[in-house]
Amino acid sequence: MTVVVKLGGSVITEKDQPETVADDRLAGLAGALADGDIDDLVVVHGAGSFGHPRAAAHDVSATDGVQDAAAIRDIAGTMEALNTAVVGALADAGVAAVPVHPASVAHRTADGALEFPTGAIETLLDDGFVPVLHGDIISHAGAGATILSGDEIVTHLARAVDADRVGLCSTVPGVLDDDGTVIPSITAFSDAAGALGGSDATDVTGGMAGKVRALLALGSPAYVFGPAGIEAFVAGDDVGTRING
Ligand code: IP8
Repeated sequence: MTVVVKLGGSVITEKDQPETVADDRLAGLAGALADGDIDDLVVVHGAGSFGHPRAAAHDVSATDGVQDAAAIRDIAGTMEALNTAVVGALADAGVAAVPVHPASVAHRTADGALEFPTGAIETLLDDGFVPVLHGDIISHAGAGATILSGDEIVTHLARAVDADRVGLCSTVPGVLDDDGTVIPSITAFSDAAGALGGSDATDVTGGMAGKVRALLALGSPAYVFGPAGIEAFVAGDDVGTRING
């Protein structure tokens, strides 16, 4: 069983406190991942109160690049610090976690396409390690460097490692309908269009609609769930919202 799971940045950091890890929540998630019986596990984490404020301060996004080396070091440095905390929490829980920094291996071509060789990640998995990646700032031909979100890494890696299951651990317990209740299953965008804004138009905010669309395009089932759902996800149960196109 090969599993790719993303720990949302808002879950593992205190979103209102700059560069503050949510130690207890992170330890709880790390413990659940350690207790799971997953042969091949890849962990990806988001930026939360580490990368996002710095990216905003330097006016850089997934499409708007930055040419200033100091800005790139600033954003990459804060994400390395968060990754060190996540790898440390996983290691403390007994997971064979090792850091993989996307900035060192991935780039975007001039048309924005992601090039992300995954040989190192597949080799780590084959040898029993748990690669831990994160949203990052990566070189972008002609634009300096742009942001690579953890969500984009998840969908890219899920295909590369042929994941059996994908999980997004978010602050919400699933994709919510208009009443705030969790939609248990989404097999087409229309299943959730009302709650996600009603149209299948391109999502520029990177919000839930964009996540759902990207996860529907995967071959493997994906789950969106809150921190309380991690044990069930790791156990292979249906949890939160199941997205399978
Ligand atoms: O939190 C963003 O990753 P995300 C990465 O997964 C940076 O969207 C550096 C802001």
